[in-house]
Amino acid sequence: MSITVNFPAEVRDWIAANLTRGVAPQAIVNEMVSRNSAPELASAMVEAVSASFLYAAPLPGDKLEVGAPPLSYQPDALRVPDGPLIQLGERKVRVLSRLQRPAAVHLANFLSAEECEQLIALAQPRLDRSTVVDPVTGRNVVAGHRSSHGMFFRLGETALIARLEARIAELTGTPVENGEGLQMLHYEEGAESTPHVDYLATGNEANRESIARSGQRMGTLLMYLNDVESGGETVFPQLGWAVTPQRGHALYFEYGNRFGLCDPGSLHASTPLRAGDKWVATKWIRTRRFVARNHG
Ligand code: PD2
Ligand code: ZN
Repeated sequence: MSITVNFPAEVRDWIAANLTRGVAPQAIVNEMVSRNSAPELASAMVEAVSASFLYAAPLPGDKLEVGAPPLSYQPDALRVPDGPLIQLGERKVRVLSRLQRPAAVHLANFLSAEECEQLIALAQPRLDRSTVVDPVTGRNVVAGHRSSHGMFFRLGETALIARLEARIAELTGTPVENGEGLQMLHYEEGAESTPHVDYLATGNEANRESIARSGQRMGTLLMYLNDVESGGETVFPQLGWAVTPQRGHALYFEYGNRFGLCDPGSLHASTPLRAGDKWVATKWIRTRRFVARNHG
């Protein structure tokens, strides 16, 4: 049985601010209890705000159902066509494996060897230290957790980019405009990307503005552009799954569902590169048309 209680916005925001600063949920509950909150109520309030952070869902409103079942994530089925071979324009792509959660498909022959080489040649002179969206501030920062170099192409920047974006749209059943600009990443020996989720944390203003402009990120396509000698696997620690990069292969995974929740089980990383180098192209897909900051 559940009961509905008032959840004042200032209490909710105080809890959210403490969680964002990294205060442990139990410490917040203890503080509330020391200020005369009932323990069950304090726990329910902290859990509700924690759950909205975990699933990148909107913060709870001014009513809270105490005793309601906790939020959980149910994946939608991928819009990727069924079967072992997928025709995408001129290209026939082979399915290597599919996964239900996170909803994912691993593909061979997504790119030709020439396309991989052309992408690398276009990106090479424009590489810079990779940045990530800081989950606390929402700003683009050079992060220790991703020691690679990278660059972004504009949507449809060249005929090759436009052709690949059309292929990605057909694979994923999403409009080209929902894609962020293609990102190129180059890892050298020792470089890695530590565990993270690709969806935007809702705890800061910059991310909330980005989500208001373009919707949340709901899927990632990783395209592997070279054969990696050793290390550099894309791993999903909660699944114990490791994908070995191979030239022309791609990995598509989704982490946003129709209820507007995101899947914390999509946590992933790139393990340290032990030998050689690694080239990846990443396409992040939004739920709506992507509108970059400071652009109409
Ligand atoms: O390069 C990868 O394998 C990798 C791993 C995790 C790329 C990304 N995340 C990314 O671009 O988001
Ligand atoms: Zn990632």
